[in-house]
Amino acid sequence: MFLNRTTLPLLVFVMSIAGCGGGGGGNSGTVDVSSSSASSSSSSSSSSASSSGGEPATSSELIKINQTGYMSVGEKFAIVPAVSATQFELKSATDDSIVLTADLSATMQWTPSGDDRFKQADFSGFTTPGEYFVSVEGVADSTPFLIGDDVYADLHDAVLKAYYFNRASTALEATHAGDWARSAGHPDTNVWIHDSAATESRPAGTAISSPKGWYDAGDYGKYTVNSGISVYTLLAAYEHFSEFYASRDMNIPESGDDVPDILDEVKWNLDWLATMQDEDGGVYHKIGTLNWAGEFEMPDEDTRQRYAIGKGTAATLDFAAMLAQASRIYAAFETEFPGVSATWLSQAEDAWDWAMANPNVAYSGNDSGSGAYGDSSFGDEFAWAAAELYLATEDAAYLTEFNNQNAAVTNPWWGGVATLGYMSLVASGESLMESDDYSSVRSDLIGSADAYLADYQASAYLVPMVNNDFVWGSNSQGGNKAVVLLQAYRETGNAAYRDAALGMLSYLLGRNPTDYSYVSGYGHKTPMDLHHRQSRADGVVAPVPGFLAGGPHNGWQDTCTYPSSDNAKSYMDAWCSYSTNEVTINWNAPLLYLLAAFLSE
Ligand code: 9MR
Repeated sequence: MFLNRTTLPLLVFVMSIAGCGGGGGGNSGTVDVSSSSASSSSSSSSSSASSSGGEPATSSELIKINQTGYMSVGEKFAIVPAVSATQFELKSATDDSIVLTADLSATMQWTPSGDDRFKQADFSGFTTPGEYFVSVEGVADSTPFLIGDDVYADLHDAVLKAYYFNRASTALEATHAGDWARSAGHPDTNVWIHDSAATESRPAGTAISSPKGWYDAGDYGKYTVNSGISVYTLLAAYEHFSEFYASRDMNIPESGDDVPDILDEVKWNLDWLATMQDEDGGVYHKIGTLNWAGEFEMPDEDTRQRYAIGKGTAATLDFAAMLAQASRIYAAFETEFPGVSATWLSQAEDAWDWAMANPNVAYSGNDSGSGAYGDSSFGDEFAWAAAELYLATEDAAYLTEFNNQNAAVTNPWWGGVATLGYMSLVASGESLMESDDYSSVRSDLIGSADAYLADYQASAYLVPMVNNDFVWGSNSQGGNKAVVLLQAYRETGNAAYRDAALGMLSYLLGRNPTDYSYVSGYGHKTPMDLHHRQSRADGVVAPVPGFLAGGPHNGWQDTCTYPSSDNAKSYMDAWCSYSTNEVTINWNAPLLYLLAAFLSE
């Protein structure tokens, strides 16, 4: 019944245990509801499928697993409906032989998934590469999954390639884009300054050239603020795992040059960003149209006039931070990109000076054909920009400014970026800082990871997410917590942090209440109707692969009618669901970082 997709050797052993060791843990603080009468899905004693009467099983009746697979070492759990069985079996997908028998946990619940009752199947201690499935009496077997150290390789490449698929101002040739080849759209060589960004020297209607860059999401806008955390995270992935990226071939037009492909990809966006600076140093908030593109319009079909809209402190500081970080990293490629690193640094410093002189300019512009990304608190952007400028220039004034901001470490997101500064300083600043200053930054960052670790350990669903994380883009809320957890792992070597990050990854890839692997093209149940214009308009059934959907939350901020009001189940794979099923450059970024981290171990 199961295909054998691997020839890896299989070490068969049987253990009957209560907690088979390994990295997992994660049970403390969960709700044990085993004595409750409500564990109703448990009655069947059949070992085969699902609900009675031939109806397809609902997601709460299925065993949930990481559909892409598990690392050999580290936490490996399945979530099993609350059947009466007390044990589970891990079986080889090659020959159905039992390789592990172990106890299920007590019945549990998780607030974001409402009344769902389930048990955990912990096979963390089983580390032999191969293909397996989980079997429990009274419920359908899980789908088969892989265990191994390379299980995320293809997925990683697709998640990075998704940025290429969102490139503006260029055709995607079939040799790189396969079925998703398309014509060039949005040359952006004749972008007009919008009223909201006009100055005396560039009055409204002035034409500027602002080509390249990534489309933000399902729309065709290009946004400085949201580029911030996206560029940061991709460059951090490169910097932290540069050996892994040294020869990774992404099959993009630049592949084969002397620059790692990830840096070529990010440069596509940096080249655009560098055009977003006004003559006075301030930076435009976004490029957009005054009406949304039609839902069936490919990039080349959207020929509406594009505008540079808004100019403010957040965009200017995000720009300063990105270009300072990039100037430091691309300095190693002076031969390939002569003068670029120095130009970016000087642009970053000009932006900083503008922001110091204009420290409180909130975005205001036109949002009739593009998203807002409005932000009116700037301490976090000042802190991140100061940190990056300090690392790029070693000018102590920037470090003083970082310290003066006293910005809190919070879960990073597009509107809260202080933690990016902490992460950069911890990774690259030790030799440039007084030891007391460095220890304090490091312990603030690790303290934040400790809080997320506690969230993970308190979560019956084995994720560092709490109810408050279920907002528009919830999958990136969890993903960014996992990035912070990995900083603590890098610093301390404590595998508990790594397990919590692995738990988050497993959630994104299918071990969640909806049973969706939220990445297009990867898993047995993945989004098909992403809110991504190219995927809707291109005539190809499958959406562009490698994009992470925003994820569930019960804000219901669109026109869909949702099947559940429970936060973790309030998701729809439908075009109407732009608040749960859109994609963006900032949501893919933490996923990319996690995959790179695990692949480079
Ligand atoms: O990710 C953004 C989310 O935090 C906001 O709540 C939401 C509504 O303002 O907008 C999201 O960003 C969208 C952006 O404005 C336009 N491109 C698509 C983005 C993802 O939906």
